[in-house]
Amino acid sequence: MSHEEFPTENPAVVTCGLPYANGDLHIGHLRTYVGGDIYSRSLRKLGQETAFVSGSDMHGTPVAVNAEKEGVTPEEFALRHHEKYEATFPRFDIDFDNYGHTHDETNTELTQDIVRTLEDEGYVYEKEIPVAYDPDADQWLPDRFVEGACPYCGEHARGDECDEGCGRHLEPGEIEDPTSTLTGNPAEYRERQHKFFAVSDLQEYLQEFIDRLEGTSNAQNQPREWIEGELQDWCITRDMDWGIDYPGDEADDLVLYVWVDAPIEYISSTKQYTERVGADVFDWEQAWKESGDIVHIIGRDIIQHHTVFWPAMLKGAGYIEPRAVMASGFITLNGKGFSTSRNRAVWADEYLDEGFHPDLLRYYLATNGGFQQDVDFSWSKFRERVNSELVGTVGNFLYRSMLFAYRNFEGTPEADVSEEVRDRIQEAIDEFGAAINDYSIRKSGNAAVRLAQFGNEYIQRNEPWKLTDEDPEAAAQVIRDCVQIAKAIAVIFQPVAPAKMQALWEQLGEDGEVADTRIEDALETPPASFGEPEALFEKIEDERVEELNEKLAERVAATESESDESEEDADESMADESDLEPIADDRISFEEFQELDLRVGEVLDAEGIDGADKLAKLTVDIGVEERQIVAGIKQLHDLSDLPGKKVIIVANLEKAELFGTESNGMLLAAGDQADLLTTYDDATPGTKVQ
Ligand code: B3M
Ligand code: ZN
Repeated sequence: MSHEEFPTENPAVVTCGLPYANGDLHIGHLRTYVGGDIYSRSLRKLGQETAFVSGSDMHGTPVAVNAEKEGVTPEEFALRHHEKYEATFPRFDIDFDNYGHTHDETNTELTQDIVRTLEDEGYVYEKEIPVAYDPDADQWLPDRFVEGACPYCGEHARGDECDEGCGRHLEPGEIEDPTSTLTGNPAEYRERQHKFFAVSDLQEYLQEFIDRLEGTSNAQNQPREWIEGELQDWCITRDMDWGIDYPGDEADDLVLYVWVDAPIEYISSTKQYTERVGADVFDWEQAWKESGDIVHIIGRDIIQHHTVFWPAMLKGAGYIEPRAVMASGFITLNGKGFSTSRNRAVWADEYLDEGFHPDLLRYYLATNGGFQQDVDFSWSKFRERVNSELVGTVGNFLYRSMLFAYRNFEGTPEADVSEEVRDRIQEAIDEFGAAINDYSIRKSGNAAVRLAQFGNEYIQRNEPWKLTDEDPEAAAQVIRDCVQIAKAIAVIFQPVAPAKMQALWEQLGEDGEVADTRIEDALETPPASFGEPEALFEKIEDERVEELNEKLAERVAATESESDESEEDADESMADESDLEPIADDRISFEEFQELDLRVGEVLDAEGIDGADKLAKLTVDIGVEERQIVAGIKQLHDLSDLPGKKVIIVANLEKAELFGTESNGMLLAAGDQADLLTTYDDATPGTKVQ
């Protein structure tokens, strides 16, 4: 695409979708915020000038409806939640440069100013439209105050969005068979003057814009249908008290629709940042009006707002367009939707209060699937990934190599880094840069984990413990290389695990903050001496998982018995009634599938790996050769039954080392019980699976 690679000379702004200030944060909410935090830290690591901003979304009917239920003013209600969010994000090291809210003065002024500009530029007109009205309550029914059927797909829809069906934004007057959520009575449509933004005037512009837009592919593909079809103008006013007043006195009983002032907070929040640090540090006007690289990180349910309405508003008001939109998939909990009303959630504070380190969750959320894929959280999957990847791969490498260095050399041995290791670290640096330019947080995190994997393999292959007596110089070389790898991991993994990598940085005897390093520093020489290292990551025990699952189940049961079950909340619209994980959103091409070399194999031998609870070592005949494969099936199968069985393996997977044993390929198996895939008939070993 037409954009220059990161790092560019421009100021970048990374934004996260604004949370509605109307409930508690659960770990599913954190996905986009963790994503945004990692992405902005990573841009800085590449040397990009970056501001990371967001704020609370104070207006709109979701807030008004809940405030009314509680019997407090929307302002009081929203501010309370805003303060809560503001305190929660830093606990996960989600470090916004500015976290504002949409009801403050900066945003009120800027919003009114932008609307006035749109009016001056001829993009705003007035039109009489049908608006839902509750005659019993004697009240207009904007957005969530009305429910009915979606005119596009017929599904049950709420106010301004068809959140259970086609996902469209709905304009006032569009909902069919409207019912008032205030009284439950049928609502009637009454004619009323409202203000419209002529999005359709910008259709041609939007069609070009979408071709330039970077980010995740869903953000580019999903809006095409709208942008290429008949583009509807957008009603930008509502009959409500709570919100930002329409500027001027002409429409003084109307407030602006929440989706007008909410994205403007991205600009207001950047402006507040500039006001705090000075334009010489970060210039919001340059970023938003001249040459910024704007990256929006959002949930995939609000793609339309960010790729149609918002760029149209920016264009109409003379601001620059977003460079990229990264739209994440949803998070499920044990395969089902999070549900605030049923207490079926792992709350953000609860996670920390259980004593888990924020970096573990950051890692899980960032690397568990592609950003646009739906991701499932369960305590057992969480434990699995923490234990095998953070403890087994990263932690294990760091601890064993640094302990060896400390005991034998009291720090970093004197030697130059070998060419092999220098090249491998450079590869990780390049992988990291490519991942960020590809908007893949997962790949950026994996660059560090793969480097640790290499480190384990390198230390295993060179066996420095055997060399200390026979060839001390060779031992020093290996350890020198390992300490460099450890330093590189600290630098490359810091955006994902900022606190843990700072601890590693200190263990390495480094001064200052690893957050201030640039990616190239991964190859700088580490300090000559350091103290005894401590293990950075701790295993999560099975019993802990059981205990947490029980707690969750008990809480859900307790809430269900005390509350009205029919009361659902927004989160549940994505609930899947089965226990199955949702199908990945993204399709792959046949060519991509063919990159996998799947083969029929025959198990020749299977034995447990000593000291590893779950791992078994298999010898598998795959026709052309015999392979040693490590699989987590020790407790799930009677290993003595396996010889002679046909299995399917991924033959071209990178080699890995598990528990000091090389695994050269992967066995395919279904589900938690590792039900092994086999052949229906008698395919011979080595036959390709296609
Ligand atoms: N407050 C929350 C949502 O619909 C909404 C986002 C605004 S982003 C400018 O996910
Ligand atoms: Zn619909």
